Amino acid sequence: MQTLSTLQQYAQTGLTFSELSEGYLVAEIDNAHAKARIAVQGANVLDYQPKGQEPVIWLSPVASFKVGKSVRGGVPVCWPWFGAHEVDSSKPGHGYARVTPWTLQTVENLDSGALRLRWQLEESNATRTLWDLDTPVTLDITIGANLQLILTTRNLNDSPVIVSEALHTYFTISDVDKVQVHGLDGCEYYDKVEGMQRKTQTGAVTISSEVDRVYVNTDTECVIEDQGLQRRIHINKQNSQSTVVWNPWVDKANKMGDLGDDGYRRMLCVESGNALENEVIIPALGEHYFAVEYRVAAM
Ligand code: TA6
Repeated sequence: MQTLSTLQQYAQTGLTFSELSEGYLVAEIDNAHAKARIAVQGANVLDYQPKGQEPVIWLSPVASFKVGKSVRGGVPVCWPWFGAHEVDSSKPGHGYARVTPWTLQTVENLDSGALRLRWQLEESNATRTLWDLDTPVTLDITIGANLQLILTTRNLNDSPVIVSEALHTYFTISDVDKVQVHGLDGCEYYDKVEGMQRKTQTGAVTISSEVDRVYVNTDTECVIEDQGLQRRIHINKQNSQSTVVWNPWVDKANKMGDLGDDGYRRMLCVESGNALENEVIIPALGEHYFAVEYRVAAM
């Protein structure tokens, strides 16, 4: 794992490094377009706020930053499986990428004034007990007027590998009563709140109780329309066939205990990836990537 001093080699105007809590290192970006923080653990974009805008990425006001533990908020990387492990429930939910350190490999200043950081997941004996396949994974994060993430998995094995994945993005909203998610009308989904029943979405997604849906076979742009903040968050994706919409609502939020008072009202997860029947088969010596871009526009 890189230390604060080894990370300093990448420091530059608008890019510094600090320790949020014991052993929990973050990169802090402040450029012409936006401010952001990226945790070394999970290469998790904890915050992203374009200049002159409200925060786009939500982080629980009571989030704890502990090595080896997932954090409530940001953009957790669910990899190399989404949700519970198919056969071994003792393995961590949503895979191990989000609770493992990533190595900062490159920092690139783009002509647009944006900053692109490439991270690679660190393999270790601990990760190999969970996943003993040779599948290096990188995450390219571009902090600009928009937020762009590209998750790339290479299969160095001589046989195909199956991966399910998602960027489990927590978005800041004004209030759960004031938002709708457009772009999923007519799409089929598995309703995790109702025993994984397969259903079809009619119209926009609204939230008035716990929502936990995996929409499948959809590559469409989604838009979070927020009447309270008078803004739309455009969620564009490439090579992603699944979109997950999740809000725990009050009872589950209280049980989870790490969203803060009424925190569930201020967050909405719209996650892009490839899950369930959209899991990805990466051929031997092949490569797979999927990308998302988040753009804010006034209403
Ligand atoms: O993506 C939605 C979901 O799978 C929900 O079922 C809920 O478990 C959520 O992820 C959060 O999971 P976590 O392991 O971060 O508490």
